[in-house]
Amino acid sequence: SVEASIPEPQRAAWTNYSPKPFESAEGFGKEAVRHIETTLARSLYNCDEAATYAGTALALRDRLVMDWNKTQQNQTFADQKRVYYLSLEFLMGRALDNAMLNADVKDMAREGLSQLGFRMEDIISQEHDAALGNGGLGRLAACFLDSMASMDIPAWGYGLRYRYGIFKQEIIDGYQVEVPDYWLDFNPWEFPRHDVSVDIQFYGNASKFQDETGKTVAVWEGGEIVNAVAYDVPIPGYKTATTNNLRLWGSKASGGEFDFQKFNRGEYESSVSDQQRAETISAVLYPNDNLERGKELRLKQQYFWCAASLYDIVRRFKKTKRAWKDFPSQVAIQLNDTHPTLAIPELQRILVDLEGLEWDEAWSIVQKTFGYTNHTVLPEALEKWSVPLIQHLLPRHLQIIYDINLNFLQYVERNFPKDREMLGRVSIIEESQPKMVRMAYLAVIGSHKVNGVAELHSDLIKTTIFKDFVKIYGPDKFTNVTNGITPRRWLHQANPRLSALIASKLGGYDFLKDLTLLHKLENFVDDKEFRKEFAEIKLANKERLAKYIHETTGVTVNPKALFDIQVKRMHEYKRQQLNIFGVIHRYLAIKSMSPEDRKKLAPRVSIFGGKAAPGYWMAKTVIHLICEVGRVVNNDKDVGDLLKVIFLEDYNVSKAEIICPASDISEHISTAGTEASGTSNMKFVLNGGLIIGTCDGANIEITREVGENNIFLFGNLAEDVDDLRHAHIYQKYELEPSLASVFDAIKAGTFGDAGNFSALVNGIVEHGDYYLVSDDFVSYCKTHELIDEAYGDREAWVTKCIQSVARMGFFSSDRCIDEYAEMIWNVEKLVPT
Ligand code: IMP
Ligand code: B1N
Repeated sequence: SVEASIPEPQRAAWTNYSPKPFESAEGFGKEAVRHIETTLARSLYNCDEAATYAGTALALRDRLVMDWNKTQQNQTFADQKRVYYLSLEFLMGRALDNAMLNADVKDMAREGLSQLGFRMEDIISQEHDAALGNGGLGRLAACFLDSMASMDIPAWGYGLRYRYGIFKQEIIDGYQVEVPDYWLDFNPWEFPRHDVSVDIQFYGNASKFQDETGKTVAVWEGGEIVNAVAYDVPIPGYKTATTNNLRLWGSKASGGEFDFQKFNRGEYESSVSDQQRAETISAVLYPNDNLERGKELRLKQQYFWCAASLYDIVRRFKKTKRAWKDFPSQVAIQLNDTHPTLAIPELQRILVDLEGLEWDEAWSIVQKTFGYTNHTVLPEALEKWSVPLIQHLLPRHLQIIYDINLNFLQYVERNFPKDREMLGRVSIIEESQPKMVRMAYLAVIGSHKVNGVAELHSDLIKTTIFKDFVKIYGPDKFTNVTNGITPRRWLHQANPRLSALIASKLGGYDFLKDLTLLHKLENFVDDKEFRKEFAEIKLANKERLAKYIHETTGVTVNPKALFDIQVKRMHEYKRQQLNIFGVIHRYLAIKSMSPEDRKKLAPRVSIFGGKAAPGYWMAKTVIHLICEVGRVVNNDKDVGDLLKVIFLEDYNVSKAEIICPASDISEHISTAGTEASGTSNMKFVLNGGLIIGTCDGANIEITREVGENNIFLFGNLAEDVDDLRHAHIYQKYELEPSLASVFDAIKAGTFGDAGNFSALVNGIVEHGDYYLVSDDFVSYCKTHELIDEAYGDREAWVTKCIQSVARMGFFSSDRCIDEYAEMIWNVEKLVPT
């Protein structure tokens, strides 16, 4: 070992002086106060909650760093395969609570804080969410980091250090307003590594010439250089010393702050603008979910991050002094959707142009190294970049992409000589005007495995977008890894009382490391005490949400009412419009009822939350309709407690932790075949809520696990969607009377100016109803009636909820990581000693 090379007295001194992790409330208090006084230069008299948060975070951070250093050192010496998870998004949320729970010191810290006069919950809520993502894709990356660390998998995340994460959403007069999210004011969880930096090239010219041996060599010269600096974030595992690393790249001008030569010549402005242009690359997260708009800056972000990450990975590999052919047995790189696909031609470029490998040898290494996860089949989300843009920004990479394509098409031609059409269909280059590079095809061709994120989705990609590639490579290249969630954050942290109840019945918290142990809860379905406590916890979580709703919206809701929640990004395919039309339907029904009939009705609270992409006008219209319906319904004396409609502002990870444990029903109602998986569906059920959903994404597997009696499915099937869409266009279509009366109410101005909503209504009535809202409306409303009925039998309801929780073991992200490790990465655990 390297340690043996250091003289014994030095080693002893180091060990002696090395900080020891605190082991009591007192120990914690000392560390926190030391940081508040010395690191922050604050004292007892000006120590507020923000400073206490900072002191607490720094005390915890010291612990993490010790384990982190050791883990990284172990991984280096163990010299085994590591996983690199490349994602443009990591939606981490808050770190402090998670760090305390994973290190199992939360109770200690709580006691220490209380001695200092602070409440744990107030301190935790001081932290700004790390919101470097849009939605499910970014949160999945965060859950995977938690699982990989908890399972002792040697793994690094690589991403971008955006100065602005996803915007904050304010609702002003019923409209979404976007506010920038500057989150780096105080971030104790990142460590700048100014010594780890790499210059990244853009633009310039690529040319080929023959060297003295007659070999063709490529050079890429000129252009512009931007510097990438590493910022490292420790990722602690649950009840293990393994602490992995998330490395985020920040951009800055190469050669320091600004160009001093220019500065000295008096060209201050252009020198500063160069600097600003460089910093722009990592300035802001693109706020689109399931949409790619082909902007040059986005492509720059992608290359900047891929090139820096690969440089780092290759540098680390070279330290091992192994032969290049060993690269795939030391390195597994997983591509989180096509956003990092440029890593494929970049690795090929490094191997061929910089390291001098033969093309075929390099390409075989590349293919063995990469795995690609597809997260969507929506055409507007499939990345395509124009050939002229890539030519301009990355001239050498375009050549490499063309060469990859040529080899691939020759292979296809040899193997499918009779199918001439196939060449055009599978070419990486789309012969459009301008020509486009199809990134998903490049990702498939450059990877050894391709996976979808739920069974239906993985089947769909094999029969639609990648159908020809299944013929070419055979079915084994394509596989499924159904998504999951980390039970640490989404059960233990978000719902500590339920977690404690489960632990009391199962004899400890082992289920947080093996979620399938939850099945033992079925033994307690009939246990009176357990059922009572389970129901009380749900009510308490609803009361917590009701309090939050009151504080943030001023609306009082009855915690005993049925809480019906849909929180996720606003998108037409997710169909919040179907939900709000259903709410209007319910409102109209209440209005037309006699007071006696109203008394028989079960009270409801319909809760919505989610951001719309700033340029997504239709999604913003739906937000506005929800707010307007809320304004009318919540102030209607005829309605009272029977119906409340809430739009929660600025849905994010920390709010999800309050919302997910508080549902009776949550809505996952995408048009069949559009939602690749969904992961909030899993969070709600794991926390003892039931689902209304379509046969889409992971809903189908949730049904298989919890049983058909414990989920409310409705609507058309994916296999019928094409025909239904066709019928809307080519056949005369009669609107269902119930939906027609909803539209009549909107058009009559019941919810404010009808003109605000005409495009929304017309999209369904006149323009083909692409998302099939009218086709599913009746069965949707019927199913909500079944829900009312089922909720009326509270004992049967509680049984359904408990059974569901007991059967959710499959949806742990630990299971996902096991599957990736086994099927795709071929990586072993490294258990700390
Ligand atoms: P890298 O592989 O050089 O990027 O190193 C990653 C991290 O592993 C470093 O920041 C160190 O914490 C740790 N590390 C790498 N090499 C050594 C070593 O030789 N001794 C101790 N720690 C190391
Ligand atoms: O990825 C999640 C899935 O659970 C969701 O069903 C899926 O919609 C989501 C381009 C995306 N797919 N594609 C994106 C995000 C940002 C962007 O710029 C596409 N997000 C998903 C996890 O598998």
